[in-house]
Amino acid sequence: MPAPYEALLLLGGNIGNPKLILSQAEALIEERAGRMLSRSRDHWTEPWGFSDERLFLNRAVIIETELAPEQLMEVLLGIEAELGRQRTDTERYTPRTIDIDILLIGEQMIDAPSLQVPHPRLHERAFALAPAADVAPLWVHPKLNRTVIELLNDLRPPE
Ligand code: PH2
Ligand code: MG
Ligand code: MG
Repeated sequence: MPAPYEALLLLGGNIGNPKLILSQAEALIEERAGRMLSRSRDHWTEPWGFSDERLFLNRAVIIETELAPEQLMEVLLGIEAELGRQRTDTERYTPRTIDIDILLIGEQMIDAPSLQVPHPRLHERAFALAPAADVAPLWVHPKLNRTVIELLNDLRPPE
């Protein structure tokens, strides 16, 4: 059996009842991926990269899992689909019921077509770094050699 490892995930959604949907997502993650070790506060954030009147609820969680990273991603995509996530291939960012992203896996770097870790835009996004800093301020981004809290404090204010 592969050794268990910790993964830092970001949950987000801005359609329907985000608190309910994120709690359903967390329950399914525990059932199918692994134990939840910690969970951030709730962060209500402005949509980033597109405009919509509904705020996102973003939350970071740390899980312990034994699934291989690509398998973990598949399980997370399955949970998104089950909770009503609809994907469109026309526009890049759209409102969504639930998005579950892998931000960091230990200090691993993965560059596969189906999965990039660290998440390639983690260091640009307050909506990901602020929840991540609640649960993992000192986790080191292996490509940038900066901790999560340093990356958050490095962000430039929005224009
Ligand atoms: N996710 C995106 C794009 N924009 N904005 C916020 N505030 N929160 C998100 O989770 C989010 C976003 C792409 O996945
Ligand atoms: Mg995302
Ligand atoms: Mg995603």
